[in-house]
This record gives sequence, structure tokens and C-alpha cells, in this order.
Amino acid sequence: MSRPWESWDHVLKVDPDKELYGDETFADVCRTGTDAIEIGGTLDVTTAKMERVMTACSEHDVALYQEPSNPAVVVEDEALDGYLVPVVLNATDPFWITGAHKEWVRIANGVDWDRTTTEAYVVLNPDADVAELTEADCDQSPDDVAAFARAAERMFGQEIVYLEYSGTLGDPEVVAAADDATEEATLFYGGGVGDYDSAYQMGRHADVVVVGDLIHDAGADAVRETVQGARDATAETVSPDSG
Ligand code: 1GP
Repeated sequence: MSRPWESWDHVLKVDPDKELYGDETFADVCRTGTDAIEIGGTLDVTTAKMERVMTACSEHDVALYQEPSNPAVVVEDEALDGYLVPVVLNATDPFWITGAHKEWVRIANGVDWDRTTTEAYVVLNPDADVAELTEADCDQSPDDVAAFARAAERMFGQEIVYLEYSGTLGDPEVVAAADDATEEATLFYGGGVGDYDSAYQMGRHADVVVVGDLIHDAGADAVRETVQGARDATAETVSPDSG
């Protein structure tokens, strides 16, 4: 499988269980300038809700991925560019490290391996639904997170390391530590990004800034600003003058 995320700066995560902002449509959602849309949520996601979002987004020219929160909601759809499957490295319930994945392989009528990639999550906001669900141990120092990131890349061959602060803006020092610890893997950061400045701040360290709730709470224009923040941060970090 190619690694399109290596060239991404920004991902928009759409929760199929949440309404769009105001009278916005999926056409608006698909025109924020993001590099890819990930469809996924932690709670109350069903295949019907997934399919509704997928069908609507597939009419527009944007890369489309499903992020299934559990094996029961995987939707087979040719419109998808692929599946990004979370593996929660700091879950204390092993179901979210290997159990869900084993169940998926067991019950699936064949997994589309060419379009399936795992994301090595480190969940860091103890108040987030995902932390509660996976019983994640969120008490992690920058050194701990760096070690998780390096283990993910070097021991487990993960192409994507995902620092997940869902619902709150994370600690830039932690993101910087994970950035320093990884060489090949693409570092995703998600959580609490709500404007240009926060996208820029996290994009200075992460390769890809993931924005979720903002599309539901403030709409496409607000998300467009975060795309710009992430792009500008990338442009500066690759600039020879950036130090
Ligand atoms: C959630 O990381 C994403 O999985 C984005 O988080 O909803 O806080 O933007 P927010």
C-alpha cells in the first residue's frame, strides 16, 4: 500500500453520530481544503450512519477513509480510499490493542489488506470517551510518549503514530517529544484544535493535524482556518530558514 498520509498536513474527522453545523451540507464539509476525511466516532456509531456519511462525501473530490471504532461497523465501500484502524497502545483493556483486530479478521468476509493500515494511538485525555472506552492509562510523561512512539515505529512497524487528546488541546512538549522520537512514521496529532493558531502550534511538531468536533460545532469556515494553520506550520518546518 502506498502511504498517502506522508504528504498530508491536515485530516478532518467526521463523526457519523453528530449533526453538521447549521444548515451546512457534506459538500461544505468536503470543501475545507483538508487532505483527507476520516469517518469515525467512538460512541453510537452504526453501519447505517457510516454509510450515510460515506455516500454523501463520495460525491466530492476528497480522499475518504473509514476509521472503524470496532469490527461491527466496518463498511465495505469502493468509494473509500482505505481503512485506518486504531490500535491503542496505552489501553489497559487488551481488546483495543489486539482483541478487536482479531475479531475483525475472524468475522470479516476477507479483509482488504491493500487498503487497510493501522494507526498506533496514544490516548492522552483521560476525560475523552475514547480514554474511558479503552481504559487508557493517560498518565504519560513526554518521555513515555516518546518511547511509545519509537516502539510503535521500530518494534511494531507502524506507519502512523497518533497522539489523541480528543476534546482538549494537548501539551506541545509531548508532541515535540514524539516528533523527535520518530523518523519514518507519520505523526498525527488530534484534539481541541479550534483555530489557526492551535493548528499552527501542533503542526509545528506533528506531521498531520486532525480536526474533529470543530466541523460539527463551528462549521467548514472554521475548519478551513485550521487547514491553513497546519499548512503554514509545515511550510515553516521544512523551510531551510526555519532553524
Ligand atoms: C478525535 O483526534 C480527533 O479523534 C480530533 O479531536 O474532536 O477534539 O478535534 P477533536
